[in-house]
Amino acid sequence: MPTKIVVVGMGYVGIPAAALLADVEGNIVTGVQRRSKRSGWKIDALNEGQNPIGGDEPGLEELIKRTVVDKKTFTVTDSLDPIKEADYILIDVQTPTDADHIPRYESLRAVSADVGKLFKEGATVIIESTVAPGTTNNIVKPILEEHSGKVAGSDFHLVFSYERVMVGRLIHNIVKYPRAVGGLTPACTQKGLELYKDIIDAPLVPTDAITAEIAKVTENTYRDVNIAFANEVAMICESMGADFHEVRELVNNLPNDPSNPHANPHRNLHFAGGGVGGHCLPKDPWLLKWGNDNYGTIKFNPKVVVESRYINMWMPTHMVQLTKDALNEAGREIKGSKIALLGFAFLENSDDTRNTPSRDAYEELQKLGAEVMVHDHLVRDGEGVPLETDLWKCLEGAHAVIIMTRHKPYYDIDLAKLKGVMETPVLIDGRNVFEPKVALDAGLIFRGIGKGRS
Ligand code: SAJ
Repeated sequence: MPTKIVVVGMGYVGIPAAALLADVEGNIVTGVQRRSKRSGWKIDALNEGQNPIGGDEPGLEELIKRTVVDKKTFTVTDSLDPIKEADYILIDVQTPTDADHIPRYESLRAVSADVGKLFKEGATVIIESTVAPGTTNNIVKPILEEHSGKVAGSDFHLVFSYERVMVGRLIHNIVKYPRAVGGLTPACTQKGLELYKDIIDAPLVPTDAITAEIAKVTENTYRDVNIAFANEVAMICESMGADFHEVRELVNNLPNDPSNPHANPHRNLHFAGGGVGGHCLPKDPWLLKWGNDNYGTIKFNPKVVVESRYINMWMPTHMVQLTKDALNEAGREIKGSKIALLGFAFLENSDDTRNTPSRDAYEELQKLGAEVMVHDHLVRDGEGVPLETDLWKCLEGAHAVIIMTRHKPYYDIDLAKLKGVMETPVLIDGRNVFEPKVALDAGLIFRGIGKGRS
């Protein structure tokens, strides 16, 4: 008897998960995707065996072809009917936070209600989307029970098991990264382990839902806090005339003695920079806080988490401060200056602009009366921010150049040539692309994150 699996939400998480599960002997997988303006087209693309996810995703195209076209074990629909017969229902929908850092659960709530109305006795529901701790037990579980009249843990199983996908490594990360499987009860966890054991070639870690939820958002909050710490040390370096990157090398060369790691733990000072973007880091610390605020029994403000977030959110403003300071040295104000802002993607050599710090810097400079030209050769749509793909056209006649993203072409800029084409030779480096001495020798007025005046 084949195992019937439904995956709700054909996005970065749902598509690779569905294709991997459909490649397992005995599984039949149906992807459910509503025909929204933004994503409805994926239904037809997938049913033709095409991969709707842009960029290079090793293994995904052939996996979709093999399961959709050859094996016919993976189909996609906008109908909810397949939920009725499903043994497993995976919920892989978007769970964004809003401007007030509150999670927006409209999709999660709606899908949970749809599933509750339709699923059968004994089905296993698995939440794979990133949620605030407490969401599975306090939001999803009541909705499923209310719409089905069934009891979680006895009439059906409920699990939280998060993904760790990264753009460019969707299949790799699902298959190769250890996986927490957090059931409402041990029996629920067991159902989750039975599903994942066939697609994951890494340790499966049984746990409970709340532990798994906290672990997921903590994994990203940890990185955000570490970046904030690096940014704070960088500010001290700027203030005291040291180079953060030299400090970082010295700190991180503390050896980690494998024979006695606890006595002499390694250090991993992260990179300071012009800000923190992406889909995960700007969101997950707020989910961690919101979860405790709403479902925790000990009410307190997690200052390390919150202040770290505010430090990272402030870094684009510091980039603008550095620009103002450098332009003043050149006898100019930001107002009326032509500024070239290099890099709109939030991450180097990527076209991903989710929560990009470049947008914050752009908007702040605009407000101060600058004429800002943004360069990015990889991003197709600046979503309201006009983008220039010709780098030297962007640099020509600029009063200041700001490096926000360390795209590869910026390392090759000839600084002497740059000085020759600029109105005033001002370079602000947010990503440690250039050494201060090299810039100063080329006759530029230079500032950089973590670069104390040299
Ligand atoms: N950044 C710094 N300093 C650093 C590292 C990053 O300023 O030392 C900035 C980057 O410029 C970027 C932002 O932080 O603007 C996020 O960078 P990221 O490397 O964390 O990239 P993401 O957002 O794609 O993070 C993902 C996360 N993976 C998952 O959520 C499954 C994150 O947990 C991973 O650690 C990260 O990929 C990774 O290591 O590639």
